[in-house]
Amino acid sequence: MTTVFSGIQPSGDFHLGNYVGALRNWAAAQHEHSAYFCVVDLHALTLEIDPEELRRRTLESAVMLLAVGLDPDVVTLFVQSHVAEHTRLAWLLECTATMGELSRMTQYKEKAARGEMVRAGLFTYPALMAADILLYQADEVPVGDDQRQHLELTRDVAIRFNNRYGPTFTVPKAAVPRHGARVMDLQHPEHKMSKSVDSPMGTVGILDDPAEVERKVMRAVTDAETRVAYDPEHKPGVSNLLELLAVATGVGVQEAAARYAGYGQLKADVAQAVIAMLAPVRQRALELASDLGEVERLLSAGAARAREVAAPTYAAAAAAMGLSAP
Ligand code: AQP
Repeated sequence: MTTVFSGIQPSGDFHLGNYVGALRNWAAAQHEHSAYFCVVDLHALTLEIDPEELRRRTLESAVMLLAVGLDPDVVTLFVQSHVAEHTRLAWLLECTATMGELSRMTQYKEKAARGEMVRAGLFTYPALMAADILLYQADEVPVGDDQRQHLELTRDVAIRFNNRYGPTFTVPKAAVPRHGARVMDLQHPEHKMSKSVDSPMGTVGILDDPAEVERKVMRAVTDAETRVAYDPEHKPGVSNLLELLAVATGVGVQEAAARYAGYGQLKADVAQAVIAMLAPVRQRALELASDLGEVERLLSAGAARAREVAAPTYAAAAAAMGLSAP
């Protein structure tokens, strides 16, 4: 059985991009693979976040992972900071990756350009992400398109480590969905929908109520034409709506485009399709939120299971690099 690993930051409310780019593919992967999914709270520290908010969002994020359908009896579901090997291996990988490699990461460049204080952790974040993945000897990492570059770095670091210190890590590959891999902001379709960007009308939350989803989709920015066509470069707003219709209904983007003579009906159908897709997740999240004690218990059991795999991988990597055993 192949192994999959992926994580999500508790840095804000989960949105439609997270759902179609990652979470629903995690749920689909859980029965075919040995699966590890985690709330990457350490990554959330790379940008400003209030400590109380981080604590609350970490638990809420776990609720969302259960709500999208992850079965804690089937997958190993945990919080990154509960497994100390993540930061321990990250250091070994920071000493394997180069400054040049980390400087080329576009997410770092974009986020650094936004903030006044750029934390060292924002720069070294891809090494921590590599550690997250390599600890579990993951074969595949189901992620959205924005994570491709980090995955390439993870592969490069794993290959370099194996060549220099001996075979230690499985070299993973990204599993990026065909449609919905980069859901764009509804108001700024040239940018991806993101938790860390303040764009309330451009971001559809997984927990938004149906009226809110409809309002946001109906006001989505399109273009000055009226022609419905799939052309992400020249018609990013319309193409984004067609992608959403494709993922929510299973129809192809070209076929969907051919069905519409104008933007109004397209938006109305996208809104209804997205509402229907998110309805069961929203319902389950509301139910789970009433028993947070049980969620904490599941996370604690998940961390114990994760450690059983993470500890030997870390020990092997440390020994390979020449660190003596305690
Ligand atoms: N817009 C998106 N479309 C498709 N997939 C997406 N993902 C994120 N945005 C989109 C995928 O969701 C998973 C979790 O990623 P994240 O926690 O980094 O999500 P985020 O919403 O992007 O959060 P931030 O805080 O704004 O972080 P940055 O700016 O670093 O992305 C990943 O698999 C991601 O690909």
